Amino acid sequence: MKKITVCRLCSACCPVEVEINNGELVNARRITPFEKAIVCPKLANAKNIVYSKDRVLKPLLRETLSEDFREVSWQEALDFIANKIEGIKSSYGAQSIALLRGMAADWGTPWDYAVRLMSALGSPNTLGNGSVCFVAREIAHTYTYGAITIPQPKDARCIVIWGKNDRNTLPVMAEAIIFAKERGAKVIVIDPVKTFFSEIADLWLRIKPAHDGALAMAMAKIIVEEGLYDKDFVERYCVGFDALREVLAKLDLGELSEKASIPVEPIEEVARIYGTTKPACIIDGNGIDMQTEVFQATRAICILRALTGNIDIQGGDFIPQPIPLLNVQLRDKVSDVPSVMLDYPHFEKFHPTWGLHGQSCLIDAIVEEKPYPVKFLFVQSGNPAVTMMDSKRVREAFKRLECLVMIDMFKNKTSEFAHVILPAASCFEKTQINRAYIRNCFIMLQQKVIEPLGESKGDIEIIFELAKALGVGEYFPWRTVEEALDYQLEPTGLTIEELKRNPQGIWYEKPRYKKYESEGFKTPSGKVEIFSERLADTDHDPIPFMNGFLRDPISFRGIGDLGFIGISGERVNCYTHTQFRKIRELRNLDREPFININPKDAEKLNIKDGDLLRVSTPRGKVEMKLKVSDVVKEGVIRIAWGWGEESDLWNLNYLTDDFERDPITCTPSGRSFYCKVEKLEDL
Ligand SMILES: Nc1nc2c(c(=O)[nH]1)N[C@H]1C(S)=C(S)[C@@H](COP(=O)(O)OP(=O)(O)OC[C@H]3O[C@@H](n4cnc5c(=O)[nH]c(N)nc54)[C@H](O)[C@@H]3O)O[C@H]1N2
Ligand SMILES: Nc1nc2c(c(=O)[nH]1)N[C@H]1C(S)=C(S)[C@@H](COP(=O)(O)OP(=O)(O)OC[C@H]3O[C@@H](n4cnc5c(=O)[nH]c(N)nc54)[C@H](O)[C@@H]3O)O[C@H]1N2
Ligand code: SF4
Ligand SMILES: [Mo]
Repeated sequence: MKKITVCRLCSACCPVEVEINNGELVNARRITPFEKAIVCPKLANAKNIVYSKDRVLKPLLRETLSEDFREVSWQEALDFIANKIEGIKSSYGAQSIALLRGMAADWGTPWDYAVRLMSALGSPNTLGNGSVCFVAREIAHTYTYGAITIPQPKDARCIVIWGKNDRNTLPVMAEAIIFAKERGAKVIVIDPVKTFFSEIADLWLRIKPAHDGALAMAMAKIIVEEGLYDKDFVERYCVGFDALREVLAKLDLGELSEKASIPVEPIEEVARIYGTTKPACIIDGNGIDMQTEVFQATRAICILRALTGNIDIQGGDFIPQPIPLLNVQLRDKVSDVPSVMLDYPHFEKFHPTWGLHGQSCLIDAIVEEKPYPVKFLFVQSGNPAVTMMDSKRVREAFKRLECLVMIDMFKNKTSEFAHVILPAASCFEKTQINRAYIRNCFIMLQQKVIEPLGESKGDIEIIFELAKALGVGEYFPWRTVEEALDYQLEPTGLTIEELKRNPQGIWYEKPRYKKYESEGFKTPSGKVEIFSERLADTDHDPIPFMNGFLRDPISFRGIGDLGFIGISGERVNCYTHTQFRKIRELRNLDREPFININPKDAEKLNIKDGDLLRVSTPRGKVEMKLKVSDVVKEGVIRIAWGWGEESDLWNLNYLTDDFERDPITCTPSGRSFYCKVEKLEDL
């Protein structure tokens, strides 16, 4: 039997067709509208992931971290949690309970119910890790034109790929880029690293890591001063253009080019192509995230879209038409309790059902007890002991907790700090609506195609069980998850049954372009805010970088001669972050982690392929083998990402900093840091 559902083995959320035999998943393949389909090795190994012998299939419990876990019944695990929570509530108050979400359970409906549980318990502290993922960029888009835009490369004549590597991370987008390129679209890549797309691009700007803001401002300057901007769009639909022109006039192109480490001529060439080829889209990505300037750099890129009038046109950057799901988060119930993200008010307010993704604040609250101590932590679908910046600090914080409860399919490094692990079902064993299918007008159900293995349960169901056990069951009146989802769907007139009858998805409404002509933009002024009053009112630059580039955005500047800029490694398509390295078939595709170094640097340091290197920063060290490669330029090394689950010596986040952050989005730099490189034999 074949069934259509959504794969959630990574955040790409691809539609897939799954083959089921006697109730078992035997095979799966992506469904794509493009002829040249990209094969996903993770999906090809879905069976090996789902039926892995390492799955946690019963609740695990231990009273103290020095004991081994023992298998217990759901009832015993839930009673243990309820008892702990009762104690925390009476000693510290409900706000000392927090829930930290990784991205694997999805940030659509499963996020809503996690927030609802925490609100019902009286805590505002449901945090995601979006400050290092796309949410920091999303705030910048939202502050500029009301929503994060969706690039439309298929119909574009010019595609700018800015810090994104969709060949490995979002196959359908990669297929669309290849489709457009074959039909003559110009492709421009902005990336410090050689990638699949930089190799096929018409132009590749090999930017200095973390200096995207300077490049975007240089492009804006050229587009404005050469009169390439869309005068009609700017005049009718933007505020702050004159102020921007003044800021740009004061910037020196030579200085900007030096900052970005790209000569002036190619910047001019790219600005002219982007400024004169319509429609054009900019695909911005995680290369800009995890930087301490992410907010203003992204704002500058958003302004480029506005200057060229490429917003909400076919082949440009589309303003999404979100599906009107009911807001079930109950955040009003805790609106008078300050969250641990107190110092980042823009984050809290930018969206009604989104936000609070400044995970670093959680660690502050545990360690410094500011604004109050956090003592109890749920970790749902995340591995923060490896994936958060400055792993040493994170682990020290986790040791101070009175209780940590994980909701996961597997044990991981974070389990070393856990008292309870609740067994989660895989994406094929549960029904939910993902964020990718809520934020725009096309809706598709991630429907259960096999029964949950062992005693595992879907993430939403686990939240329902917790609610009952923790005495807030009255807020969860639904008998089943599907009943709850139907309730959320009420404003749309759709039902889960209807979505099941149309597993290939439903257009809730057809995409409408240039919606701003009749509706304006969802900003306070109703226009594109090149100048943002909201930022001015809170002492942030209302125009990006209007007070200059205040500091080198790379961590650990000025601390001795560290020598190299370290950057975070490729997301290879056989793994998702720290996941799947124990799946033999996937491990065979990428066996061990490497540090990439440019051939000229290797020669200077007299090191060669296979040598064992130590990379260190003031925070810690990693040790990996060397692979000499021109994927990076001189002075930059790239350190493999996600391997910290296999060995502490391979944990990139032992190198990163979590103290210096973007002042609006709380983003530390996991991407770029100065570091020292030594050959181990020499030590
Ligand atoms: N296979 C796989 N797919 C995934 C994931 C996974 O772990 N594995 N993770 C998912 C998640 S949660 C996310 S957030 C997405 C992220 O997906 P992407 O946005 O594609 O992110 P990355 O591949 O990390 O980085 C994109 C590019 O940014 C470049 N880059 C690095 N530093 C800079 C810089 O300073 N400036 C610029 N301009 N570019 C830079 C990198 O060299 C890389 O080519 O992928 C999702 N999909
Ligand atoms: N230095 C550096 N740091 C980074 C990054 C980087 O590139 N460099 N990337 C950053 C980014 S963009 C992100 S999004 C984060 C990712 O950070 P995390 O979300 O912490 O990363 P994962 O390793 O994907 O951990 C996911 C966990 O969820 C479990 N899981 C999988 N599916 C399910 C499910 O359906 N339900 C439940 N309950 N559990 C499930 C997995 O077994 C795994 O333990 O890391 C960030 N940190
Ligand atoms: S890219 Fe991600 S969502 Fe798509 S099929 Fe592969 S693992 Fe699944
Ligand atoms: Mo992410």
